[in-house]
Amino acid sequence: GEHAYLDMCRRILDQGAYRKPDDEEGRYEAFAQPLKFDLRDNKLPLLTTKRMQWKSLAVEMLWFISGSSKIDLLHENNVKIWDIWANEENDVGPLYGYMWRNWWVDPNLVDVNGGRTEIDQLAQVMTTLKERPEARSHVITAWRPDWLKAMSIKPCHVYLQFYRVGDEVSLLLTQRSCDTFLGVPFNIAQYSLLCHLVAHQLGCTAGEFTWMGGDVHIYENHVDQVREQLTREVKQPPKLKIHRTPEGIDGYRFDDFEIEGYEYAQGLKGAISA
Ligand code: THF
Repeated sequence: GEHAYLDMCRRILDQGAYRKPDDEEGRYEAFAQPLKFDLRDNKLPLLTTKRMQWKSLAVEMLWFISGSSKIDLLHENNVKIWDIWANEENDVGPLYGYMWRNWWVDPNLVDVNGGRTEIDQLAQVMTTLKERPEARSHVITAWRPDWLKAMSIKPCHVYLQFYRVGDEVSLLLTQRSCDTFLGVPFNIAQYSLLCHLVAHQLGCTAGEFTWMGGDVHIYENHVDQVREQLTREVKQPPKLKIHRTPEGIDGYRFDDFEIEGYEYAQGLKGAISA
């Protein structure tokens, strides 16, 4: 839970390796850090030691689910967090959600179904979770070595694996590069939301979200904010209510969600590193 997140921050600041590559912000780092969050009883792990921008992170997840490489859905909701990676056409390239929903198989490399085939990984996982819950391959991957050149940034959320026992669905996210102060709190809450949405579609409930961070770093220009956060008291996480059951995983809108009992401390600002 949140305590484990804060402990990880403390470890990175106190024992992490300091690195300052040319033209990049200096940072303190640790490697291969796991965190677990209990999602039972509709818990949603929004950090309570700083005010989280719930709308931004939820809309970002709905954008991933939409499979679009364009950030129009974010703009329609007044969310600006991807602007620095987008081109004039509001396009960030075929990353994240695009790879989940539109994985093109190059017919020159593989001949599946007689040619160029599109794979909707998220739809496939919804099907296997329903029909073969005990399968060990409810996997979505965004890492595509042959396409990295076309992406504005290399995908950070590389590997997703769902797990179902009875009517409980859990999720593991492996993230290769982790901006601990800005991005990670977003990612923890929004992938927990994804787990709730997948469970909701299947008539199940969410069990646990496991976050596995690869290169986990705190940028030097976030250290003061993190030190402040570490002095704050952790509260119980809020609960997620979903007001409507759409036809499919694509059908959710931001106003279908409600957050109950979110007790948050004052917001903490930080600059994003490109
Ligand atoms: N690049 C870097 N350097 N850090 C990241 O966390 C990151 N992401 C996404 C892609 N590249 C990344 C972008 N995610 C904010 C939060 C998440 C982002 C980008 C920016 C941010 O600025 N949050 C502020 C304000 C939020 C708002 O205005 O709505 C905050 O206070 O939380 C990793 O997924």
